[in-house]
Amino acid sequence: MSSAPARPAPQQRPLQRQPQPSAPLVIYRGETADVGPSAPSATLADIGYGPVHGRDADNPRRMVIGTPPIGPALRELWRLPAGTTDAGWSGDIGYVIGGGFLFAHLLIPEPAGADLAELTHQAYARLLAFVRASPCPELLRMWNYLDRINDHAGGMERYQAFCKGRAQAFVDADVPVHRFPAATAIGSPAQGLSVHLLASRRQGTPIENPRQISAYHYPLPYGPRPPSFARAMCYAGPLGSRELAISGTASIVGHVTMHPKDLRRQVRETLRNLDMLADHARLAPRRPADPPLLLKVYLRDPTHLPEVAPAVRAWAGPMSRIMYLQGAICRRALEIEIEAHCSTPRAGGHRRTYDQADH
Ligand code: 3EB
Repeated sequence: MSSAPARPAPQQRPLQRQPQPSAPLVIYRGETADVGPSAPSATLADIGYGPVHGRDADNPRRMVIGTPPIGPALRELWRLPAGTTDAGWSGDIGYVIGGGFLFAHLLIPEPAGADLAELTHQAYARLLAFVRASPCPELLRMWNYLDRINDHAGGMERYQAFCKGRAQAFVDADVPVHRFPAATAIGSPAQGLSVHLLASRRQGTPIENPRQISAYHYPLPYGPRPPSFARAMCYAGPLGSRELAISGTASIVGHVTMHPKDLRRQVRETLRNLDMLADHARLAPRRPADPPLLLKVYLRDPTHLPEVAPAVRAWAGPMSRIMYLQGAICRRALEIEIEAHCSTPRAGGHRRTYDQADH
């Protein structure tokens, strides 16, 4: 990708010459689209976005994250080419295992007066123990949603309390910084602490952003314990596709918040960070026939959508799927955060898709 925030719209190639995704693990679909499995596919996760967090006791594949969609709702599906998945509950941890991957999730209600750091510590301790004991012990990607993320509690911000508990759980579980997963941590209007994750039988390759200090090396002013995540994770998907999961990315250079409260400049800085990460993962410069990106754009203020959407679309290209969600960014001065996923077919791989119109 170039470092210019807006690039000319890529030209469409004739349909038959477009490389087909060999097997994208992650797709975004219209919320109303028929999401029934199309043989021979299997669903690892079926994630919706709405006003409140939700789980379905009868279907551990299904969850709803309480970051409400701004505009049309999209649904996120993680799919496997075929075969069997095993799904169930281990106490309050929902899980689905199949194709060498694990989807697991946990929703913790937060009692009044509870210590968020301790709550997070215990939630993570249980999740990490579950993942470690599973056939898929390698963490790839985690998502965290908590309400009132910018409020103060116990002498620190709630996000910092969350980071403290999470960091302690990783220390307790002997997970070194270079094995941290890619992650998102966002404030949601919905109550409770929601954590979900993707893990694998095989290790992924974490990627850092040369424009940014690794989050796990952020200096003290940002909280007593730095955030425990990698900037991105590269891993092999089903049928040999190359999956790049980029963490929530914001207008941060080094460890400094750039352009406080300046939406337009924050969008540009965020896209530069995404460019740098994609570049570093050797997915740049992007070409017209490149696989589309899947983006989740979190906006603190939903009314910012019209100002943000054109720049993000120009950057991502017409084929990318972009989902806008209402969520508060962990630093008060940040208005926007973007996470991304890109699935690249195996070079020279067979043309193989689950069904039509995946993206
Ligand atoms: C940042 O770069 C922005 O604590 O898991 C982005 C992605 C952010 C993940 C996390 C935080 C997290 O520091 C915030």
